[in-house]
Amino acid sequence: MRKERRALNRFDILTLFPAMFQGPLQESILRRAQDKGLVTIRVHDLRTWTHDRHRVVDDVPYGGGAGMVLKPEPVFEAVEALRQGSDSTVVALTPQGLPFGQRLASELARLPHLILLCGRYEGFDDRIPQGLQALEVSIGDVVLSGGEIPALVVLDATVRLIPGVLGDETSALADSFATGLLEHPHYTRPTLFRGMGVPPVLLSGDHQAIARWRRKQALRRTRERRPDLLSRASLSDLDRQLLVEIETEDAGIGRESRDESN
Ligand code: JD8
Repeated sequence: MRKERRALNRFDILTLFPAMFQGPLQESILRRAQDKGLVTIRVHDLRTWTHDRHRVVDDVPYGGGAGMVLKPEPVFEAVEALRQGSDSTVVALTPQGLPFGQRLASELARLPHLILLCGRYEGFDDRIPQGLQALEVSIGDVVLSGGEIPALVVLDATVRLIPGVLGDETSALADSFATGLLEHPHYTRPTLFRGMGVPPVLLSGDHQAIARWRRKQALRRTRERRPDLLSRASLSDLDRQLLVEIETEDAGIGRESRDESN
């Protein structure tokens, strides 16, 4: 029997802008996870590992061109100071990285120690990810100014998967991308708001009808908004039946307006 890997409990973040983390780390889930002692998160200023008067961390690019590149020396010294042998995984946030998603989040959540490298300027001297055997990760096809916000995305997505971090009321497993479908719509009081009602089934008290309606709505929204997810989701016999109903109803639009109650 394979031994379970210990859940991730330590993060070290290397950045030129440590203040960017102070707000997010002190609120909500990230705050509670630390307060409960489930995780230790330390933020380090990369300039700590410089030795010159001006604490220089960047330099001009070889080959010329605009902008500056992060020097390898401070990053290597920092990682060597923080690394805990084979327990540590170095993750570099870069636009060239592996696309981050729920799959990668759950893999990272099983590791004991992550060192997150946040770049700035034009990015890292390429010997940094190479020489440190870093896992290069990108949070998506959008241009950001640095790796700090991507590191917070990885941190938030990963910490909430650590056992004990979420309360019983919210299961990480039930979350949208974990089930492979978008969520059904949610409603709360009042029943009538500015002329907009609540689907009557939700007020019926019929729990089986409610579950069926929610599943159907989840399938409908996923089909409309994220067909790419629907093609990869594992669907039950009931799901296929609900999808046939949805397709039949959609084919009828124009002849009659869609009945939202089913
Ligand atoms: C790290 C510097 C800015 C990148 C010139 C704009 C991740 N999904 C993502 N988008 N952007 C980043 C990211 C951007 C970064 C750095 C991550 C370090 N920049 C640079 C190259 C082009 N500027 C990212 N993860």
